[in-house]
Amino acid sequence: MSDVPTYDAVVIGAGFAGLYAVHRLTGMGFRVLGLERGQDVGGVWYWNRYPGARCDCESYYYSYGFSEDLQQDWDWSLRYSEQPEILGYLGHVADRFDLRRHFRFGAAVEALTFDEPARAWTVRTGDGQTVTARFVVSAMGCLSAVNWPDIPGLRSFRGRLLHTADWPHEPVDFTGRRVGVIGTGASAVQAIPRIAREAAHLTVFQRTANWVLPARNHASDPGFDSWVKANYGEIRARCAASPGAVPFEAPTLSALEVSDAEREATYQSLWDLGGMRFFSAFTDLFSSLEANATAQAFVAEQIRKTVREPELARALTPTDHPIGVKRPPVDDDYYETFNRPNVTLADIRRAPLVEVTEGAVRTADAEYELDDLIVATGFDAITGALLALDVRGRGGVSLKRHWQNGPSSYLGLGMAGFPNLFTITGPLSPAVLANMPTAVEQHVDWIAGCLDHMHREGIDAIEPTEAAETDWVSHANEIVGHTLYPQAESWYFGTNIPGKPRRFGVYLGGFGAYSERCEAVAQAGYEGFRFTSGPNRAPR
Ligand code: N01
Repeated sequence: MSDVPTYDAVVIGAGFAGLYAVHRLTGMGFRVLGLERGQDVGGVWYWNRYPGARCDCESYYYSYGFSEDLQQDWDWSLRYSEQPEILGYLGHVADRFDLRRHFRFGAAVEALTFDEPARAWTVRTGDGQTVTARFVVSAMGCLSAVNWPDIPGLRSFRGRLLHTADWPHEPVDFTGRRVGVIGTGASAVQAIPRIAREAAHLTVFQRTANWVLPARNHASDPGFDSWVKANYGEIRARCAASPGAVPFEAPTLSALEVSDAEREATYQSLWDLGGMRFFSAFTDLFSSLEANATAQAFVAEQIRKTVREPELARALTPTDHPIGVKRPPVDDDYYETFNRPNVTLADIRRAPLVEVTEGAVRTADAEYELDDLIVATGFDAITGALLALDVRGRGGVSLKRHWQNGPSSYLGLGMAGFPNLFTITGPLSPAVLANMPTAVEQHVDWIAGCLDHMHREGIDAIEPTEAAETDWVSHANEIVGHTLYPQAESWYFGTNIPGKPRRFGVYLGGFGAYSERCEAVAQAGYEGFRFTSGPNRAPR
């Protein structure tokens, strides 16, 4: 008998998705091993510890809904929680449901190999250990594979070189230092105002200006919190049914069918309210360039009003993409920060970054001497975490080959040729364009239902049919074609990673409609999937 430990399921990752998957599957009586490369739970909130790191969704719905006691007991201190509090919340969840004992920490998965005769996966970790499991659930997150840019000389920098997505666990003090930040995505936009308050000087290297929305963060309001707790059932139901898994009313009017004054008033009230709700102004902001242009004009005017130096305001105003189709950062005081005397914008679109030297960043027209260089260049999104592993499905076919033309899956849940491998918030699921914890719970619940069905029916293996996967990819791509998203290069398309095929990685059909589709698939006997049972039986 082999001494390789055997489990019913291996769950990779201990963030929102992995914790809930382990809780749900162990609750069903499965023997589950969680593997996590970090030393503790938290996932993205374990690694992204840069100053200002915070959630751009409001805490009361960016949280688990699976436990009534949990949601009644937990109190958030801010409208948008900061990283330490979210990490504390996930630690609390791990303690409360006794989840850590199912995990091995510091265990980075390196390879997944499907053993066809055994209909099980062999899972190898970087510490040289191997386990087998009937099922593997990837809970590695959509934004977890760190993207270090290929900038000449970057590694020769002698000061502190930091990446927002792999931040030190000790506090980093910028007092009196000359700091550079490369990038102006959501991470940089959160970090820049905080660092500017501390540093002697901050230089922001901007390749593409971003449309930034104000968060209007504030301390929790006890009255609102009591209302939330009394109405959580309805709030979660609204999230479950909405396109973005958020509890807000969908817009009903086109930006082009209201008067100028009405449009302006709508934008102003949502701007004052803060956050992504700005996009709930009108129905056609993501489908009509003309409608989108009205929102761009409104935000451009806010930038002009905020940034005192007109040339700087112009440089900070995007001109190359509609608002919203590249993930808009959310922060307070981002534009205001550029009025500070200790902040410089280096427009590296106009004067490109040439190289990093031992003590400076050199652009086509200047040299910026720095003590610290922060790289805020994001992630190899959506597929990056799984592609970093050596994943071999049936016939030894690699996932790299399966995804050679871009992200592909059926419902974002699995891939043909990779039986019993489930992806939570996988490629071509609504994932990153939906409120994550709600999306995670829906996926985990669906997977749990599927495993329960297989267990009761004595089924060994499940995988999507090639036809179902091909149809899903076509359907997802077709929807993208009806939107403005193709008008921006972004990590949604994978174009932030050199050589990555350009294909949209997210399902844009809306979270509510998507969940209904998943449910209908299950009700129809897991339509589009095929099952394998018993040692000698053919797939049915
Ligand atoms: O990364 P990004 P991020 N030289 O890819 C620039 C989520 N998130 O970490 O636009 C110079 O968005 C790049 O420039 P360009 C959120 O979904 C969530 O900020 O490619 N510059 C861009 O400005 C977000 O969208 C929260 O021209 C280079 C920046 O680096 C996602 O994570 C908080 C470069 C990268 O921006 C990723 O955000 C934070 C190079 N070689 C983040 N390469 C929450 O609220 C890249 N850039 C939960």
